[in-house]
Amino acid sequence: MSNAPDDGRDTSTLVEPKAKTRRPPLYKVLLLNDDYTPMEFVVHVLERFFHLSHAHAFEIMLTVHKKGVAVVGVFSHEIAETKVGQVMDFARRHQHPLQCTMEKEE
Ligand code: TYC
Repeated sequence: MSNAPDDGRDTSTLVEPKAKTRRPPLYKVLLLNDDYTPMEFVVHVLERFFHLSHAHAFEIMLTVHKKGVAVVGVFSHEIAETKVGQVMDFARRHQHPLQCTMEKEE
């Protein structure tokens, strides 16, 4: 069987190369160390905004304290931006210099 008309033109379907689907980029949310923010405050922030257990929050806080920085979580751009805003706002309102930033995951 053929789908070519009698005049010889070929009307068969053109198969386009498959377009690759790309996942949206993810963003790491980072917490930075400083000399003034109380350890308990940082643990509270991690429990409150990142829903970490007390033990996990304490562990991440200590990593930041010792190494200077740690990844708190990985999120979509919008969620990461929201988390950073919530942490920065909460720290400012309590007059702590705590810094939280985001970075594109490669
Ligand atoms: N270095 C702070 C202190 O000794 C504690 C601290 C931990 C601050 C983590 C910020 O992201 C931070 N009180």
